[in-house]
Amino acid sequence: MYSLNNVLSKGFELLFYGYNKDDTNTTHLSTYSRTPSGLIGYPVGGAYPPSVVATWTIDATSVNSTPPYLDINLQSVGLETCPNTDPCTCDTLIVYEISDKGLMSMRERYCSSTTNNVLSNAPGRFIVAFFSDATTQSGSGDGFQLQYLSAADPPVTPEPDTSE
Ligand SMILES: [Ca+2]
Repeated sequence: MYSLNNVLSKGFELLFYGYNKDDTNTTHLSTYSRTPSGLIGYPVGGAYPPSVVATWTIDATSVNSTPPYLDINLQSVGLETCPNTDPCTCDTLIVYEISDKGLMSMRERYCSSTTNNVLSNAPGRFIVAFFSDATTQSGSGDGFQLQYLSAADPPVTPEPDTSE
């Protein structure tokens, strides 16, 4: 077991209670990658099924180096047309960023279809989460494809002051 300052790291325990009318039918997918660039897409051809929770966790940082900046290009997002006033109550795709201090925040949320939306200078760690609800609506439910790679125009960080 890992120890830091004589305090054992015991992980965590999370308890939650809720109600889901079809929890036994929900498909869970989870992917983790450390590659510095790549393609993420779902599904592979065709339309996505109902009741899916899928996440992709990317950690393009490496030990003892500052996190790189990435450009995330949402080449296509095809979500079914939600009949509700708030389209985010149906299917959705969310991109979360994770800061170098480990804090997660939502960068962008897609609740309808779009193309070529670039999220510039995202940190080297991010999570893509796709949720489809229990019903199949009309519209182009062909999912999404994104590409991530080193940022084309990363922010400039000042050189450390070495003058004494
Ligand atoms: Ca749906």
